[in-house]
Amino acid sequence: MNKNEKDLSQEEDSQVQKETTRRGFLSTMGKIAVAAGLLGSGAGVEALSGCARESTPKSRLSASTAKMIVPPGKWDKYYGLWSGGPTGELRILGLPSMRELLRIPVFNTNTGIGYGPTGDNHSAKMLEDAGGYGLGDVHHPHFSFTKGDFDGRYAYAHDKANGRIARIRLDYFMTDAITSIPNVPAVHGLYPQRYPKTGYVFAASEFETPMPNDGRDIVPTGNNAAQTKNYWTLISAVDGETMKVKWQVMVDGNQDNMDTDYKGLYCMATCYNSSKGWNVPTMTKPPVMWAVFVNISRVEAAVKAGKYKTIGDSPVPVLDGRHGSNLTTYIPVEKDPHGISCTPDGKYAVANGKLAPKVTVIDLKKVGDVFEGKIKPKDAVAAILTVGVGPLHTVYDGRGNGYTTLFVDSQMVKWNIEDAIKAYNGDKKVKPIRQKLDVHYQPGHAAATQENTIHPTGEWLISLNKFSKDRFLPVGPRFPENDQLIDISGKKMVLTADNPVYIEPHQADIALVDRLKYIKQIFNPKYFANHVESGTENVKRVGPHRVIVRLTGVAPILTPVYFHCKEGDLITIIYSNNDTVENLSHGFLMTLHNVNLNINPGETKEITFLADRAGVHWYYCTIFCHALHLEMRGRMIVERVPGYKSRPIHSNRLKGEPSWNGLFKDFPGVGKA
Ligand code: RUQ
Ligand code: CUA
Repeated sequence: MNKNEKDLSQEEDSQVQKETTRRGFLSTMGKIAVAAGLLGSGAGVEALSGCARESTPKSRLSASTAKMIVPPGKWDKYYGLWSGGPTGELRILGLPSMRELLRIPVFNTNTGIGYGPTGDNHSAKMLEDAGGYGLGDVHHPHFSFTKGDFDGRYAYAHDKANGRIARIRLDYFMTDAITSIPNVPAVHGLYPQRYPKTGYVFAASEFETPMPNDGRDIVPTGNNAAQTKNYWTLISAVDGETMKVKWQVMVDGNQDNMDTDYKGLYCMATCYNSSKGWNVPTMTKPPVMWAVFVNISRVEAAVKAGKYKTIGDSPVPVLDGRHGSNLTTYIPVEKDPHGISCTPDGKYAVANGKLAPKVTVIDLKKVGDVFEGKIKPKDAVAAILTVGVGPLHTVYDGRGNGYTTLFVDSQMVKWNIEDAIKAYNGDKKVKPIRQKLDVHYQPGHAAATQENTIHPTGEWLISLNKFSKDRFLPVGPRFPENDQLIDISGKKMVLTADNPVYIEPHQADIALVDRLKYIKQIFNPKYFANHVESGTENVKRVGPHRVIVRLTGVAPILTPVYFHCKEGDLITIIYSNNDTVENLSHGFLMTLHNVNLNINPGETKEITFLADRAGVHWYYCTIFCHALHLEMRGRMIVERVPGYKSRPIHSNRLKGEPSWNGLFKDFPGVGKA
């Protein structure tokens, strides 16, 4: 044993000791849930006491740790697509190193990439057209598919906050479309069609409302079921190419997570509030809820046959898929199912019980029989397996095993799918649970390498933990989350690394690097209709208060280095980066005007702002592009206009807002230390 190994093992021993107390909190949480009757049967209690600790063999730990290290200058084997939760962005990571490579602004403003109102007109307009919201809440980003594998064309992400879906093109890694989903306030589950390709992007709305939600159907009386009687949710299908909403299916209950099969027959969603409750007791009351399957070809036929209505002023066909419809089927699942995911062999969908310590394995072939009317919905259930407390999401290794996150138990449980089916059918000899691994802490989603494709690689698993507690240096009240890397290539899962991550990655897709095959690092200048050719830069007054400035940057020369205008002029900057060398981006920041462009090689960007203050204002490049980068700057010279009320320097742009110091005046430390 060398020194490092020894250190590691000592650390590990002391860690095991400490964890006994740390974990106290978790079992307390679980027991409270049991006491409240939320966990259903006694199986919850059994699972609570039955989680044996398992320490990682030292030799294995070092081997896995060595495997995750990507030496300086070397590349990762996988791209990770991470969601950014309420930051409204997506993130690109390299795996297994877990190094963050890029943040892609989607529903947010980003002043580094230059996206949104301070960044460029194009994205600002896109956000404006999509409702003008200043935020988004991204949970489920996914790569597009062709024939069941990632095809590298697009990524899609939803905004739970404002019911929108965005597309990110994966040649330039930029958001190129945002679609508002009509008739619903919030979409949560999102999944692209896997076969034959994407195709549709499906989105399930979570918050049930009256339809249309325009003030009618509001029951004025208190807390009773009459209130929500006329509330509904919809599963929407968006065309991933045109980004148009094609149809919506009205379903019972409120939907949570989504998935699609590997044959292009169905999309499916879990429902955690089948009785349309409005508070915790009423939402969690029914012992059995469901996974709803939507029969895609039947819906398409019904749309063609005109068997739909529309809601409010939306022209999108809405079909009735509530109980009794032949467009959907409702497969019973215990208890408040959360995640649902199809096995990479295409045979099963696994729904995770959340408030039941169980996963339900649904046979997709039998779902077909249910649609044919040959069997009852409950007969499509191939297995129910007790896995532990708080199962949320299951992913796969392609070797027949599922890995389920246990939120309350703070564990990852590995179990065998075929063995679970055998056990369910009465075979007492098989033990489907292969291993339980402690994770730190409270995992939500899991992600595994290529697991949601026909080519899972079964190498790495990420436990996306919602709490990190004591795992990292304290940084005030907002903790990072902890995405733990787990080696699943061997028989046993091996916890390999802790990775602090910024708020709040819900879910991730992990693709082999060759799947993202269209990546470009230099723009073709011809792509931009407003491209400014070097030598043609100019300043033009096009109206009484309207000036257009066409600029170019070729490191370290910015042209022009000054322009004149007048107070009250609306200025449009059109800036072409005419460097054609990869990795040579320029910035354009106009001091004191809330404007910063980021212009990549070959790219042209445009931004419009008001020159509302006489004086000399320097603009400068914000990206260290050259030894003479600091010299890459120029002046906007704004002439005084008699009678124009100039904005005073350093005035608060958000007039009437209390200042930060004003808000915190009762806390003497703030603003003084
Ligand atoms: S849901 S923690 Cu928003 Cu993805 Cu399961
Ligand atoms: Cu261009 Cu710095």
